[in-house]
Amino acid sequence: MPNILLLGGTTEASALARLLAASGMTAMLSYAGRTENPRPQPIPTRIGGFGGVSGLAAYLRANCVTHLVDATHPFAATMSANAVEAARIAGVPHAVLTRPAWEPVAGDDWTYAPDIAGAVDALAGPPRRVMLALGRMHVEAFAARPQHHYLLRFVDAPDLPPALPRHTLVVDRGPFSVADDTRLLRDHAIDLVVCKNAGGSGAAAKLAAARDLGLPVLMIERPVLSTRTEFHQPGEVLDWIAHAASFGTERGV
Ligand code: 3Y8
Ligand code: NAP
Repeated sequence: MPNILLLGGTTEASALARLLAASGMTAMLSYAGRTENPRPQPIPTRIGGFGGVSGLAAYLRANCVTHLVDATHPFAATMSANAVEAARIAGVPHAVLTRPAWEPVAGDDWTYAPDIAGAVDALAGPPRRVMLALGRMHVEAFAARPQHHYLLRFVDAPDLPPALPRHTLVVDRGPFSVADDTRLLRDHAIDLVVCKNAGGSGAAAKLAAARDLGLPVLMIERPVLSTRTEFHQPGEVLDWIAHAASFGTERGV
């Protein structure tokens, strides 16, 4: 019988969790514990790190996990690398549920940065009003560009004020709507949106809002990850689980 460990934290992971619950398969969704009130799930959840590759490999063995599905975020590079290595060590089939990178469409005005540091470099120059749609984890890096006024959006209220001299903080969790993000960009007179190429639907509203308002976007490219078995639709993962299970049965293991 399949026993799936789903590394969650994304819209796609939650969609897969719903399919797994409906299938009746044994499955566990794992959160890192980065937010105070993660979305409730229709399958059991666990919260917290595993303790690196060795901790995850030990978890896979101790819990007789038959399939590891990495449905974390394209920027969760450490977790994703650990998942590949731990699955190899534990001999557990591994697949990724992710979303294609966003591509610009007519009306988009995008420039690119290779990573967070590249985005900081790109913000040299006269003061602007910048929506920094990166969450909480990378805000400190932008203290190197204190001349701008930053609109920040966090999932949870921070314990300490963000270390940026000029900022407005909005506490909100997505998925976001185009109407709300358009209103947000207009109300704060934003003239540049900085974001990660997260892909998917949950964070895309700000791109459509920027396009509608004729605003430029500084798009941070995804970290390069190793070649993996990747799916873009939750239903494809269920097919993979069935095949991998039947494949195992054919081998009589
Ligand atoms: C803890 C679980 C679901 C999943 C919803 C998606 C969409 C809404 C949009 C913006 C961009 C950002 C951020 C974002 C979005 C979804 C998805 C997504 C971006 C939750 C969640 C967890 C996290 C962690 C959090 C990070 C932060 C990133 C905010 C839950 C709500 C900016 C990524 O305060 C912190 O430490 C937050 C950290 C990692 C990135 C960062 O660097 O700060 N996500 N987000 C997961 C865990 O503990 O394992 O609380 O329910 C999930 C979602 N956030 O099931 O509905 O699928 O991506 N999340 C980005 O895309 O750039 C916001 O404001 O426009
Ligand atoms: P990360 O930097 O790649 O991972 C750092 C460490 O956090 C991992 O080594 C692992 O700790 C722990 N971890 C990460 N995801 C985990 C999970 N799903 N379950 C258990 N432990 C986890 O990860 P991150 O970028 O901080 O992302 C953390 C969570 O937020 C993930 O669930 C991700 O899907 C979600 N998220 C991230 C972003 C983003 O922009 N990065 C956006 C949306 C959602 P150990 O080494 O101790 O095992």
